Amino acid sequence: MAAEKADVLLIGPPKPVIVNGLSGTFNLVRFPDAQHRDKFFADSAPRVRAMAVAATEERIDGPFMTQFPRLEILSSFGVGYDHVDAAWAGAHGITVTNTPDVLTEEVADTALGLLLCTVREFVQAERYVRAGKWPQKNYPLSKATLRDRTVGMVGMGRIGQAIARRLAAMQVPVVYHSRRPAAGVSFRHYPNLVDMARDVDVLMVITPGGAETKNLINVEVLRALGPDGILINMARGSVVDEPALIKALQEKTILSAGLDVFAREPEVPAELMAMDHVVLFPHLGSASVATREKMDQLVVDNLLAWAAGKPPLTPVAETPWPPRQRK
Ligand code: 8YV
Repeated sequence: MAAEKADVLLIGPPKPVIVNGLSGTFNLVRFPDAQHRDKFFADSAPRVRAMAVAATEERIDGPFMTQFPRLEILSSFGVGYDHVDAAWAGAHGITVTNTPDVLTEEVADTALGLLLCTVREFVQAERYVRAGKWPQKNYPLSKATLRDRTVGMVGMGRIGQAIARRLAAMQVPVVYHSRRPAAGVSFRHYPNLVDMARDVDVLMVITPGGAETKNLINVEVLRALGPDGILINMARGSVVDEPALIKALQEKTILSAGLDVFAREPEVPAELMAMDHVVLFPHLGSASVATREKMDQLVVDNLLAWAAGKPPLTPVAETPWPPRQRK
């Protein structure tokens, strides 16, 4: 008799690459909407051995995972996994995987796009053309230029390094802040973020979200960045103290900001919407069809490796392979 297919819970949208990739090997179970959850937790959750988490908006914490006594692996979409309590999972013998590498260059491209749009006001200039204003008057010269700016990277992981490589090729000086100097990186390292903010003209935030980096970009950092400073956030909304940023932009104690991420996506604070001197992207970092399909495929491949009794391809740091005994 053929071995029974393991139950895999799909949380998030049923994207074709994930559904097609998993349904041959597994019994795919969809996470029901709120009114059907009691029955689901009573009947189906006890059989679930793996999860494909296809969206980063769901919170997967200890109390949630406790409801799945046979859970062994959680394959999460996205390089960031601050929506998953991976430390809890690791302590309870559950492997967590994410989707690094396949999105690195795409996110770095977006970061450069957002930086250029913000520094040179390209989005505002495009709006100017569409509003039919050009025949009356040229669009004003941009207040800022990348030509006289040093970029201070907040975070120097894989994506940070891909951004820094691009900036170096564009002859833009780069320095960085991270808790420890990054191995093999020759840019100047600042152990202290406020010191770096004081010395640079742009902060490019590309560090993981979660409790450790919550409100890392605070009043003090923004003050140190100063009136010519520009903040670019490609990380998570939680890394920036959003009310402090809004105040700094309103009072012009910094020049501008380019934001790909927000504290409560997809909501964007009305104060930011009302400002013409900020550039707002709808969390576009990895958002091309090709890259998102590669990320979906990696969600699938981690689960297929597990089903074949092989090590997961991309386990996160908190859940090294092989897993500890479940507590
Ligand atoms: C995701 C991201 O696409 O990978 C990440 O951590 O932020 C993006 O690439 C995004 O989370 C989709 O919601």
